Amino acid sequence: MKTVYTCFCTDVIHEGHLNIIREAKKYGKVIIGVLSDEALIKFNKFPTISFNERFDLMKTIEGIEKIVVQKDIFYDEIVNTINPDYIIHGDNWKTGPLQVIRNNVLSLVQRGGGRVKLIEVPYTCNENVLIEDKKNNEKRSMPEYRRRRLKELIKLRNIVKAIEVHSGLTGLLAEKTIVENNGTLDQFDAMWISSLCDSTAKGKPDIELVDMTSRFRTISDVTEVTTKPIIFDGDTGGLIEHFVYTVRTLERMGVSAVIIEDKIGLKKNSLFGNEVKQTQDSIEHFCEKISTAKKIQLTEDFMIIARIESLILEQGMLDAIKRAKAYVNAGADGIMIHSRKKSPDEILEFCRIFRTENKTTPLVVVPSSFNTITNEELAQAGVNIVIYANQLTRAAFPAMESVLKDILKYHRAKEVDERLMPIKDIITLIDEL
Ligand code: SPV
Ligand code: MG
Repeated sequence: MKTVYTCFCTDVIHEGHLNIIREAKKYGKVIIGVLSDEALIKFNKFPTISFNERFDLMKTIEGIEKIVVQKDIFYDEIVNTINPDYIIHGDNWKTGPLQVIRNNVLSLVQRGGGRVKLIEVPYTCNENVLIEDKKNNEKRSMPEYRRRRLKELIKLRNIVKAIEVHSGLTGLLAEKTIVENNGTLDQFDAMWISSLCDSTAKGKPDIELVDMTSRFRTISDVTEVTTKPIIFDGDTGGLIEHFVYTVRTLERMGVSAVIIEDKIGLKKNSLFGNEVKQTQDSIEHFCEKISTAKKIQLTEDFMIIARIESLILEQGMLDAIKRAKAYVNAGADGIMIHSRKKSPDEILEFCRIFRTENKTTPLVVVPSSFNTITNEELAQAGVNIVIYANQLTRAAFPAMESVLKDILKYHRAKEVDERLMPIKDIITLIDEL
């Protein structure tokens, strides 16, 4: 008897899946593949239940020959291992990011010279299935799922990539942008709510002027339309007595981490360095801020990450290392080391020294100035999270400015139209509930 292979990446079984199984049985014995967690998150299908629970879920389907683990979103390894006669899939993978996986299967079919055949069945698009699919996806946006995702990603990923967002629209872009890179799918893992860009979007300077209530409003706009984890730029954290409230609110909102910098008084943006007056906090006071907040934190998953400004304020490497050790001892869940140098050398030196003694505390960097270094090189140096802290804001601003100028120049909008997103695309960009 022939064998038919199908792979599911789902936390629920609905009519659509059962239909595929029904079709599959017509061709032979059915083997179901359950995608591993690592493979699932490659296309942002972060599971809401554990791998074992997903595996057990498949056991509830009747008449299945075997259930296996598929460790990669591409089918090469699994097809080599189980040698099926058929692969069956819903035709929903003909559009969108899943196309890359379909192409992989088509090339396997071609290379196999007819040994393995592909069966595509019309995806069950009835109302129940659509609602179930959407609910399954949107569950990931709930605070209890979203909050814990950053810690899980740090464990699963070589390096976690975060991108700046400052609105619902930029959040949507971060959520939905998936590219194919050398045959694999790639996307940002997390979002950074930058104080610089949140302030800039409101036309305000980055000096802790935009109050926390307004910053929380930005988080809320983003959480409403996304599922990826959020790292919040908490500036200095303010007074210890205030910071504890901020931590509670962030946890409640489903934010995964706050990063606070060791400055005190009127904070200015770090990229100014010593060109403006900025004061670094004492080690003792900043440690007290960290340990007090860690004590009031309610959830296991939330991370308080300490950001060291010693290199920005030219206090030297020894000071940076000394502070890193002290902040970890005070309970910090991670260390962000910042630099405004063009070269990544001082960041790499910090990582090397820090990692000789400390192998586990997550390290975070923001390569805005030292932008020649790649994610892979940073991962190699022991960095766990890379934050692209302001690129969306900086991309949008010149694009908008040039459109403004050209409409004024030509007294009409025709000349700029080619540069604009078609109206049809913009009205279909946002899904309705
Ligand atoms: C931000 O994005 O607001 C940051 C990073 O804090 S930096 O602008 O480099 O200080
Ligand atoms: Mg900031």
